[in-house]
Amino acid sequence: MRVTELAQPAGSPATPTDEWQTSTRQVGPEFDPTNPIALGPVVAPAHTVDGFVREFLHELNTGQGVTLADSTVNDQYLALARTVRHYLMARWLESLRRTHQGCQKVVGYLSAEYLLGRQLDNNLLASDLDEIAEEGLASCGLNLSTLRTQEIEPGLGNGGLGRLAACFIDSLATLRVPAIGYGIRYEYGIFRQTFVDGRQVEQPDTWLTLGNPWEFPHPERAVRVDFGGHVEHVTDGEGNDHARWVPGWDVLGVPYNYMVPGFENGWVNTLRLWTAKATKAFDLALFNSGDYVAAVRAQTFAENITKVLYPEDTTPQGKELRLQQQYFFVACSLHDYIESLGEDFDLRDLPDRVTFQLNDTHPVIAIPELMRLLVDVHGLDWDEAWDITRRCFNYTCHTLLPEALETWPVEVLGRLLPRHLEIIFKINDAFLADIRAEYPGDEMRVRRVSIISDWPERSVRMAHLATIAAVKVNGVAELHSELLRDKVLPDFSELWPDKFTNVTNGVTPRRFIKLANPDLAALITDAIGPGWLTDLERLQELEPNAEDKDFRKAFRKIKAQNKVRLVRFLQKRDGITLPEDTLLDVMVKRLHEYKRQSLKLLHIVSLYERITTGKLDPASVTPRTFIFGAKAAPGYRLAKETMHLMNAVAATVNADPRVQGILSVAFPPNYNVTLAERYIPAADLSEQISLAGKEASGTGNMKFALNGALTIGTDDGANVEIRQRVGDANFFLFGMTEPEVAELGALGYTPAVFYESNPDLKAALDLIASGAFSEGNPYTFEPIVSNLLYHDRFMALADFESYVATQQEVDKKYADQDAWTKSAILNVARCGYFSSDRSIRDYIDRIWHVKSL
Ligand code: 26V
Repeated sequence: MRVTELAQPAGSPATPTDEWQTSTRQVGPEFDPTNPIALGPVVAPAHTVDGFVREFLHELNTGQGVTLADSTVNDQYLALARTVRHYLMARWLESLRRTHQGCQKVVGYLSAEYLLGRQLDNNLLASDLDEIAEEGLASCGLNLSTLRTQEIEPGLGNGGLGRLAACFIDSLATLRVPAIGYGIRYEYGIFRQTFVDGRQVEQPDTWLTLGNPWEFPHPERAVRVDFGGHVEHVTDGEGNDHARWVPGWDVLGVPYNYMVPGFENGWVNTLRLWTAKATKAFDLALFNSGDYVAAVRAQTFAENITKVLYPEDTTPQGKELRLQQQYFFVACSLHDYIESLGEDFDLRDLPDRVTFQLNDTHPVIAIPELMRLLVDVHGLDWDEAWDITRRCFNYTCHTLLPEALETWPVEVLGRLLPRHLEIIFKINDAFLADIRAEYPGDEMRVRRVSIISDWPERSVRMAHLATIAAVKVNGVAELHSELLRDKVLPDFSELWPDKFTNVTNGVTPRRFIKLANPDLAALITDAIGPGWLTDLERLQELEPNAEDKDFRKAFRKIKAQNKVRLVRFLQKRDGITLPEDTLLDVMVKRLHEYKRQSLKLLHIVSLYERITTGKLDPASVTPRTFIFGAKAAPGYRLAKETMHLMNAVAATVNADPRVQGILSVAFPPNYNVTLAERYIPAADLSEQISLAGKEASGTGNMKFALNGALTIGTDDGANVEIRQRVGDANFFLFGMTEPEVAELGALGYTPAVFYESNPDLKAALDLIASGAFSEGNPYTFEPIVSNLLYHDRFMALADFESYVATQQEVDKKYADQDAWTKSAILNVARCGYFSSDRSIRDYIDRIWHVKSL
């Protein structure tokens, strides 16, 4: 049968006999039904357009129960996704079999967040099906790009930390490292952001309502997780103490498996996300007595645990439900991994079979949980259990802000996890005894390093617990790792200098170059040949092309096309009208004071003020379009006020004919991974303007540079390493260095000094304060103005002058398109280091010591 016979344009009746074709399924050569871990009779459909179409139609018919003619876009999307799944299935099973069979040491990545982005495109790319799918669907009268947009991205993370986890599991699979990502399947991910009168209004993220074709639920493998209650102690005949936890309540954790395919390498790892279910559907006695509401209350309570992602990304609220989430997923995951080793496994060998990476402090409760399993459940003695535990964990710190280092009140932790609190105390007692032995009489030191802090309330410092138990502790960029060692955890680094290391973050070039910017990817392949997507340092070979006029022209053309595409997309999506060919200046990241969106705003307001008052000749200004993207934690007042001001400035500037064609500002709502994939390839200028010492790494900075945007940035996080690589001539550095920040902080930062001494700054702030962006109301943005003038911990005004001066350098350079393009190409050529493949190799060499298969 020819493919064309199958093709039925949507809307016209399909011939049922044509559609009821089954895919080719044969018994694989390795199939041995008596071998329990043999690869089953699963063979991928033929890797041809014909094979693809058969499978797709089969899925429409048997999976969705519709004919092509009757199918909705959602039916088509689901069938397409399942088709792609089939292609990956044999490889997935084979990868699992090989991991299991070889008794390999596995990486268990423990993360409460995975900000995955859309799955369809990535999985099509990984399985080398993109062209086949496009052609196959076209032969059915369907358009791949339409089906693509049907997918709601799984927003199971807040920002950088969650997106990094997603890049890392992509690289682990691409490097064929046996790994499992463990996390939480939130029913509602990061909220959908809307603006009402310029203010953020949060809507629930209902990502699961139309069905999720990428997940494989396994309710039969549910794990029971206990909470609350009390602990009993008995002493045996030999005088040994035995603890028995008598829990107060429990829930079930149901695993949902996701495929994590490597890039065109036949390897597929697993991401296992847990959902909470009530252990009993309802209380039958209550139900029978007629109180239906009370009968299901327990169920609602249990299932709340994985209901929603906490949208705070820097300031932990210390909410009990959050601790429930953390313990829930960690307990499920440890149980799951240990069970997979089989009943006969000797747990003393555990460190040879797994290394758990703690992605920040969120999963640190795994440490006392493993101790509990080893001692209370498996009967090992304490010292042996501690020795094992200390060899199973590593800890990555993702922040330097002291308020983001998680602590739990002893009272809360003890109520929810009484046995774990006992274990933590015991770990702490032994540790402090060692400290006292090492530093006799130094009680100040003992207090500083203790896991338990006494002020402002008695609480457990999760970062200390992690540092004590971990083999390695790492920061996420060189500067950050240095500050972590010397300023955040100095006593620990003095104690264990070798424990501390750095692994600079990276990003996956599959999603952030190949998928996001296919034209640039094609140009690169033309220039240096294939293979660079998995060997990103090869981008160096592009360097000579910076001097090639034709290459520059092609490069510029791609950037211009990406801009046009973005502008049209935003017009259609949000009704925003933007010029197509100005310098595109993009600042996208979570909204936080330390990231200093307000500094960016001051720059825009200052340009606007100077042009409209005649201080600045509009002809001397490079026309620019400013794009913002940001979500703020719903309870973060000042961040929300800042977004309000961003929208207000956008409205005023865009409506003012005096700056028309010179300044445009847009703040499209609901910034997410999908939007990032549109902005990054189009940007000319990447804004990375945090106060030095505050942004641990940043990863957006890497994505922009790899797509040929130049960075304007402070000497912070991974900016430092980007600048080292691309060179000063290809990077716009401004602002104080971290030591300068520390010095100014020690002297006492007085914002008024900067306000009074810089007339442009004064005029910009005064303009905001005058009500120019709030219909004359001077009170609307007063909290922002007074924060910047009196309280700002992040010293925005101190860096204003240097920022504005450096922005003038940007204008100058952009006027020379040849020079700009050369620098842009050099940014691409010199940033291969920032592939997450390199980060994972560094983790393997410095921390995990696992083998790639
Ligand atoms: C801590 C906590 C504590 C519990 C409550 C919720 C919460 C949320 C976030 C944090 C710490 C901040 C984590 C984070 O997103 N850090 C970012 O990690 C990126 C990947 O390493 C890095 O590029 C960013 O610079 C860093 O801000």
